[in-house]
Amino acid sequence: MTKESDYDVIVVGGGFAGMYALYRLRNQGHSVRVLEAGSDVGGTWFWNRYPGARCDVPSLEYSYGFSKELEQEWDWPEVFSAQPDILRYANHVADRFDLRRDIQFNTRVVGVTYLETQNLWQLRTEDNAVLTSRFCVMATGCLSVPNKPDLPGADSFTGRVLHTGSWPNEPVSLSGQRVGIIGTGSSGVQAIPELAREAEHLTVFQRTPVYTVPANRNRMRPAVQDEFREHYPQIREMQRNNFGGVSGFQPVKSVAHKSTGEPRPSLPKDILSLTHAERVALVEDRSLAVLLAFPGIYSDPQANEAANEAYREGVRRLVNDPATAEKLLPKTYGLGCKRQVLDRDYYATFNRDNVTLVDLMEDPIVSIQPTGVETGSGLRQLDVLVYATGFDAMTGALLRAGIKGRGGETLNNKWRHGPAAYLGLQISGFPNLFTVTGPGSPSVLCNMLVAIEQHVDWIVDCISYLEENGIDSIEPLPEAEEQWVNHVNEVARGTMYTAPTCNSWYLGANIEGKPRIFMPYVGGLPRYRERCEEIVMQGYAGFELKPARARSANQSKN
Ligand code: N01
Repeated sequence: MTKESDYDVIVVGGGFAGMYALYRLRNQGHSVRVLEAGSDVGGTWFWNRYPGARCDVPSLEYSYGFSKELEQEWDWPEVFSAQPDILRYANHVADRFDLRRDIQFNTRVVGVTYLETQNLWQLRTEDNAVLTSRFCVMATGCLSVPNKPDLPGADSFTGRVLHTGSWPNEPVSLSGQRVGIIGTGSSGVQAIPELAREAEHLTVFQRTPVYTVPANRNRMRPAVQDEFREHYPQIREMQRNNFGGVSGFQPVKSVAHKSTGEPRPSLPKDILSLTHAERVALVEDRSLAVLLAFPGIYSDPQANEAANEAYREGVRRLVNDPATAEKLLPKTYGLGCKRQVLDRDYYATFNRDNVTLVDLMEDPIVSIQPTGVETGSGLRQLDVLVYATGFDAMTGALLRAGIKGRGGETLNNKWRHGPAAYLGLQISGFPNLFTVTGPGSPSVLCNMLVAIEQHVDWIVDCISYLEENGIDSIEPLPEAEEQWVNHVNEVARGTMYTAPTCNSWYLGANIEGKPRIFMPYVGGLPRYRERCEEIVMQGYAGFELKPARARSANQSKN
């Protein structure tokens, strides 16, 4: 590459996507700089250190597949790992592949501008440093901009304020404290049992009740891990061919050793073939999670409501106080509309004497006061207020980065009616800028590590192709981008995700004023991956590739 820029490639973000991009780009001989706002690697797992944080994908699957040695040497202590173990893994990867030397930490990017005449990207950091590169890879994560609602008087609170999505690095002691938590999504549901165990009193401010099912709490069995290691090439292939990027690999040898007693009868295929009483009995016998095993509940509204009813009955049986139980029942939307939440002891927590549930639908927040939260029924005195209020998902980090493309058009203007991107990889009007797991890609509907590796591989191979073929720039054709956006909307239509009763961050519905568009690609990873590969085989169909000559000629005309 020419040395007209500081770097060949600048990657924004040092989470799992940025780390892998750095590894691959460096191996291809490119000069790379990663700019990361945090003080270390790990992205999501660096910031979300709240008590109870853990992954909802099994760790043997939620791990990099690019290095056989890494797969063989890393031990996962639990089937679904907790945040500290995943962060430890990220740190191990950074050390093992010597990544930190090319990562600039504590560096927040506030401007990303395309310098048209030079065909370069110029990145400006919060402390006004300026760096240039030929290519820019935005590896900024899908859930990296915490959403903090603008509640009246919020700044007047004199106690400690925390957000689950930017939890402090140092230990937080809540012992003897009166803690309030706003939000009952995945983060809130994971944090609530832990906070209740530590705090003197916990007040949960719930706006929308959640569907949550018990998480797998098993320790990792070494024999299972060994069997995974033995079959990793096959497992990675299975992941790539699985809708959600999870292989579902069933260990054979190690499971055979388990004494299981009588096998359970298998479930009928259709939940509607059971009576309500049978469904409830099933839930009592096997937990709320059994309802997710009926595939029809995600497409047939009647089956969905049957599952929702059984779910509610199951919750009534888990929570001692009937009035509290009633408040905890989701009634305005169905299972499958939002990302499924997994918990450890969520409902049992509401049986504790030191936990109070405030239903904001009947007792809304009036204001935040210096000493607590005032709802319609009065002031709740607090020492600590935790926001578990989610993220400006998928587009938040990109829109915050101050991206300006050709002709000075801002991404914020281009996306004012909602995100439009080709394959979630590139945006028309923004040549040589790539997004990892951007809107319009399977991203958050997929095992993120698998989605990330697929995207990064595509991007790095693309950059190599451009170089080898003397091509200066690549960007999607507007019509290809539009067709892809239409396709993304088309496949989402009619699913539970886009039901009129459904309001989720997938749709941007959690952020006031955000256009309501279903952002991830719901067609599944294999279909998506095949399309990405086909496009490459067709010489990057739908992209405009400009040879170096074309740009020089255009410039001399201008
Ligand atoms: O955020 P959320 P999250 N007043 O948006 C409430 C991933 N994740 O951080 O539903 C009162 O789901 C809001 O109420 P409502 C996972 O993909 C994964 O919990 O808008 N309440 C809701 O209850 C997940 O889906 C893991 O009415 C307000 C909550 O805050 C995603 O991150 C763990 C409010 C926000 O829920 C986001 O989860 C954690 C207001 N003004 C996260 N504003 C695992 O891997 C918002 N709320 C397991």
